[in-house]
Amino acid sequence: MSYTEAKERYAELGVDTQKAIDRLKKASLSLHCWQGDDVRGFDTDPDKPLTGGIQTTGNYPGRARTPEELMSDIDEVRSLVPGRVKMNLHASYAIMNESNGGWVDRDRLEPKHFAAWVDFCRERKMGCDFNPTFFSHPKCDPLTLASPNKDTRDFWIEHGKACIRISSYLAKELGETCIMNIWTGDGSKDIPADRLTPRERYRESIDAILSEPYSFDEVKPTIESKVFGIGVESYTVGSSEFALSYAAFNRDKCIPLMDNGHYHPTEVVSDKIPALLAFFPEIALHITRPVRWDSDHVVLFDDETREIAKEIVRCGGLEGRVHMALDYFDASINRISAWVTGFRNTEKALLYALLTPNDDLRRLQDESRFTELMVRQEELKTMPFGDVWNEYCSQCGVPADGQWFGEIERYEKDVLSQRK
Ligand code: RNT
Ligand code: ZN
Repeated sequence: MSYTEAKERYAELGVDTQKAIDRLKKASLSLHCWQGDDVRGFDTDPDKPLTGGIQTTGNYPGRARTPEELMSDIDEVRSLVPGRVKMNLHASYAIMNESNGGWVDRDRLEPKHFAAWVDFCRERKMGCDFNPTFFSHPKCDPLTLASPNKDTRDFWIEHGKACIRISSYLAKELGETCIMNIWTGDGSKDIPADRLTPRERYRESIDAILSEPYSFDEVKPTIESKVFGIGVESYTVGSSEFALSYAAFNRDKCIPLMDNGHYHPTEVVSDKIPALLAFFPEIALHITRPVRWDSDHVVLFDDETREIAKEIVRCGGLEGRVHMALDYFDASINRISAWVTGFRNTEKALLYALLTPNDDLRRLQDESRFTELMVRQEELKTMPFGDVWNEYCSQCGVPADGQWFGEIERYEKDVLSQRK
């Protein structure tokens, strides 16, 4: 079927495909730099283990080893994904060299260590989100902000404050709000003897970080919760209740962030989005695919991703209430393809949600016409969605489905396979 016919089919349902496309073109989706190098970063030994309860598996050849390689890979991704890309950096991706004063530890990071990233983003008209890096570092004892040791906490608080200054710099330079996400893997492998005091210390450490001055329009700190991590199975300091309560009690300073890999397997973030939006003006998301646990597989066009997208769209998320970022890392397949597949699938799910006659369906629900609601919802699944998706890609100047994998193979042959 051609786009013209698809457009007519949707029009019969009262859905304007061009309006849907235009709405999606304006929404930004944050691209996580850490898919490109298996979350290694540039500020410490790249062969050190990843800590904090997160893990990458696989050793597919061609990971980016330098800022230049990572930037080149990100450009390759950008050429293959539709929509507005916003960059998402971790503090560990600081660029430190002779010309900007050499190496400093994370508590001493400055905006200048991200000047090259600002140039990169500005040339490409992208905003940038940011993350302090509270893992994979000798100062994890193994805890960070919740550590019983004051020296450790102070080091990481200083890191957090430095990151607020860097986030303000990114927002000012790029003219777009910077979402600054606070996540630590603090917790314990086995049954703890005290679950309260570490949480009180964590709360106080976040208070200390957020005492650094910033404008809430420019920098939006987010608090990400988690259920458990590898090696910290029994207790997570920054649990869901902790993070939500922190954000609720500090509404003028931060917002909650939900990562859909951070809940028990039968819990769904799609349902949590409107629950939080009934109270918080804005929330943030990490979009990932948990396979049985927080495995951070590449995002697919699957049921829960579509359901999350529906809630984002129906709740006004695209118009600023929901800040969307990708968060996964697969080292077992071509990393560029992993990035592109997950980005395209998230955009796809959003477009699919935008092509839903939401007002009509809501009316059926309110009028208790549940038989018809089920039938209408089911029939939407076989609408000619692929034609509208390909039209969206074409209007964004990127390849349609079926047209981009050859370019991945070319880049692998010419660029990635040369990285020995
Ligand atoms: C870990 C969290 C966190 C990280 C990134 C690298 O479980 O999801 O968001 O994945 O900060
Ligand atoms: Zn996350």
